[in-house]
Amino acid sequence: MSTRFNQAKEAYGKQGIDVEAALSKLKQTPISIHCWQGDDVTGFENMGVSLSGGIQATGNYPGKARTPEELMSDFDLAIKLIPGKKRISLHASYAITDGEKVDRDKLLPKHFEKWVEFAKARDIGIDFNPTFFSHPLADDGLTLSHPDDNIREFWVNHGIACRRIAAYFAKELGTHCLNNVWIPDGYKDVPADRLGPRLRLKDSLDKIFAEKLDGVIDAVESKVFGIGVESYTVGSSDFYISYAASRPGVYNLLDNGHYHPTEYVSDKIPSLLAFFDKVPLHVTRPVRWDSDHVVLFEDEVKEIAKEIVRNDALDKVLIGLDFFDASINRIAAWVVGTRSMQKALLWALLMPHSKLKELQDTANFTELMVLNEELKTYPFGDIWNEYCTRCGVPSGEEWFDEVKQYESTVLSSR
Ligand code: RNT
Ligand code: ZN
Repeated sequence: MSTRFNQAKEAYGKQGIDVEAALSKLKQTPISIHCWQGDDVTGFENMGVSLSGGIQATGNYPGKARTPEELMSDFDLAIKLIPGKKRISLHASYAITDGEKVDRDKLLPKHFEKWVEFAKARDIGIDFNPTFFSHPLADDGLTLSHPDDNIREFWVNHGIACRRIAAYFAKELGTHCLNNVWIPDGYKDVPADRLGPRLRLKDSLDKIFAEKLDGVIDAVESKVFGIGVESYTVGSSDFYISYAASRPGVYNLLDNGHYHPTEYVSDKIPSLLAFFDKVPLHVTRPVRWDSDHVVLFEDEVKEIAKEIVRNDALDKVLIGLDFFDASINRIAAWVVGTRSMQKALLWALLMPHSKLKELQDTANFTELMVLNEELKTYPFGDIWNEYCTRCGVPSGEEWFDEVKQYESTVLSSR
């Protein structure tokens, strides 16, 4: 143990903070790392369609993963450099069908066997996402709210197939599987009917969620707009919160890139915690829009972490990541984003929350501000470094040497 760690521990100790307890909580808190940062949301279907649904990965950094083997190998390097407990979040478009063309409505657990092997060998859980975009039947930007019954049925069947795959993951891995539904549906211009598409979506979701499945945690993810879908989004926040509130076992996932810029997910977490026993998250970094930049250790992420920690909700809030930057080394993106989320959690775990709450409740707002500001210059880095060392991962920027090495030996030959 470094002297710096001991001194830091003492400094936090004076605020009544049990640093050892904080470290062990952090170590137990899983972060669900999204597979799609590894290949710019491409997947393995080779359908010749590009990324659709109003989301965009920009940049052309060399070395992107093109096969399951490459993606798994890249992910392996990333998790080697990330401390603590990890999960992987897959999209249906990452099915491994060994050359067989299997359409989305026909996907089966066997198309994810290799992922289960991968997860078992690393002792990590899997979360899942049906893929309602980048497909010929989603070309017009409509899926579960489609006015054409046949197309809508195709997507309902995809949703049903995915929940069964999620149940398979849960059973095989002995941990829950969060199955998150995000659809791109909406209109570029002023719609002539706003209610109709929402009623169709409601009906589609009811069909998808009808089957009772063990181990599956169902979620719906809203959004305010997408590229080419600026005027109207079928799955809005109001719609999904109402949907989840009226459907036991369905939860409202909060993606912090999916709201108006002056709204904060950190403020939404406690609102949902007042009504739901689970709050799934997609943590991302929106820059001027839902740009899905890599998560950094910055104010709103710290604020999100504070809401999780001080409300004793580390097991209620399911933390997942959702960003995809194709302009930088994709493995480094994974590592920076995940470590930043973990730093934010540690930051929150090292705060004297009861004391701060008491200052609020007794209207001591001056002292509250003073203490909050002083805490910002406490020796947080020394605790983080010790945590990384104990977890057997590099503590500082030296982790990037391994990524550079891998880039020159592996990525550069792709
Ligand atoms: C899109 C949503 C959604 C996707 C992933 C790929 O705006 O955030 O979660 O990013 O499913
Ligand atoms: Zn998301």
